[in-house]
Amino acid sequence: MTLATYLDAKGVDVRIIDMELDYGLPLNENGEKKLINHFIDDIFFEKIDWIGFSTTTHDHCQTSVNLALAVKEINPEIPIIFGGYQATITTEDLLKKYNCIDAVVVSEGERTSFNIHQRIVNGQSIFTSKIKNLAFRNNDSIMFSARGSLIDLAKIPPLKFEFLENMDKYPIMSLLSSRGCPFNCAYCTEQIMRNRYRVEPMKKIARQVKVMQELNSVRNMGINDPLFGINSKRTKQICQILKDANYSFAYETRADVFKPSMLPEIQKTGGEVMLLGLESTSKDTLLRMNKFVDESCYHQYIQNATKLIDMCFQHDVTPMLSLMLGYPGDTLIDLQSTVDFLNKSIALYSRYYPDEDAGPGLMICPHIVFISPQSRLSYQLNDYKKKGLSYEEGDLFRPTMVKNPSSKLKHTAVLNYKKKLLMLSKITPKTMDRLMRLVWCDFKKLIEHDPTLVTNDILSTLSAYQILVKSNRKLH
Ligand code: B12
Ligand code: SF4
Repeated sequence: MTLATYLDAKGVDVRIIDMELDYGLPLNENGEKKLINHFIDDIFFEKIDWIGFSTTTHDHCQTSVNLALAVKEINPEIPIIFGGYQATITTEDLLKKYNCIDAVVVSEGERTSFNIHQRIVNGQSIFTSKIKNLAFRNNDSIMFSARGSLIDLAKIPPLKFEFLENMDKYPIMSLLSSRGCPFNCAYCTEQIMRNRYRVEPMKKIARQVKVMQELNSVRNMGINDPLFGINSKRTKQICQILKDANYSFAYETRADVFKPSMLPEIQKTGGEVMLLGLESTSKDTLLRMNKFVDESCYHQYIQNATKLIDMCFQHDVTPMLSLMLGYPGDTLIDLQSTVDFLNKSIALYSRYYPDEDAGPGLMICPHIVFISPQSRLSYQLNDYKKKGLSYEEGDLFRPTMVKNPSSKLKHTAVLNYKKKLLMLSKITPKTMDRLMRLVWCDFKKLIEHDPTLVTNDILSTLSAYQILVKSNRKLH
């Protein structure tokens, strides 16, 4: 939407299609085919200069390739441009494998999109290093133009929500008050996308919230900054903006940068879920992750995380703890360190809320480790392999997944820990209620919109899920 807003401000005629929300959820094989046909019918008579596909994750990339193939079948002349995180970290492979993609925009795309557009409407070739942040085929090789500087966020107007064709279908709104992250965790791709942390002007955020309030009656929000709360002064200003807007929101942050003293104020303005990228509590693992470079920071990391979780319990905020289980190089001692930490948090929860259905709950979200292309971790694999690392190689649409993290830790043990940790979550009716507010689409509405896109199996799982949610029963 930021691209459309930017292009629109420059006088370009743009249309956004949000596949899942506009057409429905393709939850069976025919579903996807049907949606592709729907897309083609929809754009068939439009005068199109070029089509851009946004690929935030591997799943999006797969659907986008299928759509691109279908477009090229009806009109091979329409330039197809891919952009987003996934296309940025897999550029070369994408362009080598799929001729249906003419070029990939790496990193941020506002100015590059405009340059592409100008050249296309002026009849000039887009396969030129004159356009920054671009990759394209050149005979048998892939050419990358130079990276441009990152755009000043004040130069992008507040998002124009009018581009969303079905505003009433969005059960949650998204707010971004900053882009990028000053850290450089080994497994993360944020530094590849944008290597500088930048903030949105406060006036723009205020305007954004006002427009969202006017256009959509839902009051659920996800604050999508990679690191919300890193700057206390700004966080207070954002709280001021959100104070009377009446949103319930979730935000994501890191264990050592978020000041626990800010939590009560954020809670009062609607911050009810804190996604904490804890990942591990083992010093060795955190150092391997490059969470911090200096061992002395470890203490601060653990102390702050402990305090934050305590404050969440005291102030009725649901902490969602993201954990990476079986990071390359891990041993059982590393995993056990995290389990011990969590057991302490759970004991604390039970002291605050002896009644097990009471309170905000505690969500423990253990993940098996993905190795993202171009992350620092992806370049360290040979060293880890010497110490027993094994992994399942992914492809463009499926991430590479760690199996045995080291010769001292097997995949089966990691899976057992994952199961164990999942069972430790404290899920109360309030937790369920809050989780439901975070779901990005209203399954019921989408299924009603076109039930033929869904298999009976999935339909019954989803309706069981809805019933579960309605009756606020526990997940386990
Ligand atoms: C919202 C979000 C989601 C949503 C996606 C919603 C959607 N429809 O896009 C949901 C919740 C589904 C999601 C899921 C996951 N996500 Co996510 N998600 C995000 C998040 C928080 C915000 C993305 C965003 O809107 N950014 C803001 C915009 C302005 O930036 P942008 O997307 O980069 O867009 C710019 C450029 O990329 C470019 N661009 C983008 N599209 C296009 C298109 C064209 C044509 C052009 C020219 C340019 C261009 O220009 C834009 C403006 O400059 C990011 C973190 C972050 N803060 O960015 C993580 C992030 C993208 N997710 C991530 C991950 C790992 C996941 C999961 C794998 C997590 C998990 N373990 O399950 C899953 C994958 C699910 C799946 N099955 O595919 C990672 C990395 C992904 C990657 N491919 O490298 C990120 C970076 C978080 C992180 N730091 O780890 N996610
Ligand atoms: S994992 Fe989080 S803290 Fe680490 S670099 Fe990525 S966005 Fe920043």
